[in-house]
Amino acid sequence: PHSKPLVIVTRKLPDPVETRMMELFQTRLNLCDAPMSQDQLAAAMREADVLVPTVTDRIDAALIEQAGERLKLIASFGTGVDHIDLRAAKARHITITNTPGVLTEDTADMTMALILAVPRRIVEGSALIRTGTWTGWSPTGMLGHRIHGKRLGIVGMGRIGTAVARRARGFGLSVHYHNRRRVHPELEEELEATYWDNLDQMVGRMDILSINCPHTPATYHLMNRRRLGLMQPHAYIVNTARGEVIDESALVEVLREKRIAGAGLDVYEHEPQVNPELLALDNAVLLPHMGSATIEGRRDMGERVIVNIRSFADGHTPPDRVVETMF
Ligand code: 8YV
Repeated sequence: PHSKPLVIVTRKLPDPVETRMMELFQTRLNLCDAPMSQDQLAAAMREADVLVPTVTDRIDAALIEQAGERLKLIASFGTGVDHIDLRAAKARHITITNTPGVLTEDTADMTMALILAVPRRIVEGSALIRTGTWTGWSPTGMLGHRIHGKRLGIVGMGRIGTAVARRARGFGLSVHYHNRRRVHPELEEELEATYWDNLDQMVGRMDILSINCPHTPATYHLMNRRRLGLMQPHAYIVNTARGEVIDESALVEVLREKRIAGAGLDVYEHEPQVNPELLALDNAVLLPHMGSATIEGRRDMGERVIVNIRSFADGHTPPDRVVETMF
């Protein structure tokens, strides 16, 4: 058997994942749970056969140019690959893999949680109790908006968008979607989903919008100031995808001026920074990028990473290979 590849992992991963990696590969772990600096990343990329980064590592063209001859695979721990310059990697013949599929249900659950939490003011209600300011039930207290019977517009009908749609149906929401292409007619039928070719028109007609597309050059600021302005004043927006898909400062404006009813965000344009103006708004529910944060999900993500590395090391095309043209 050939020698084990040197795998460098950029962040602390769950113990069982690290243990398995140590068994299978010559693995160098990062025991400190903080992102590596660009210099540390560059050093890792000079040495490794395989790099295992996460969403917090910015693998840009400059970094890829400095990669060592040995680096042949970047097996990212996560689904989104917008933190990696795919074109630069391709030019250097570096294969990229991600971990799709295993975080679909968890992310869809978190999306649904926000879809419920924002209109029903769950976080505000909890704060009322915790601050000891609840004076008791009132007929007009803590009124939110009904979920049942409303229109949900899903931007990006991939795995996660579809899983959100399935859940939403159980809550009596009607499903609308915008996607680069129409989904299979059978799926459309199952979800009784309405396809909107024109995003502007969909945005203007929805009660709740859910962002479930990847961040790519084509989706950067897809929800820009003009489009946010098309939303109805009673409408909500939730984002569990990537902060960059929404123009965050424009979002702050429409929320502050009550030109939309509220927002539920799990992701931000400049993580870990959160626009301080968002913190002042009580019509925004703000979560710290935890859509896929389950013990089971992280374990499954680790397994995907391992499957991809093993397959690549055995000379195969890894199952979760990412090609730039996907986007
Ligand atoms: C992960 C995510 O936590 O997979 C993604 O795209 O945004 C998150 O679910 C993160 O990417 C891990 O790298």
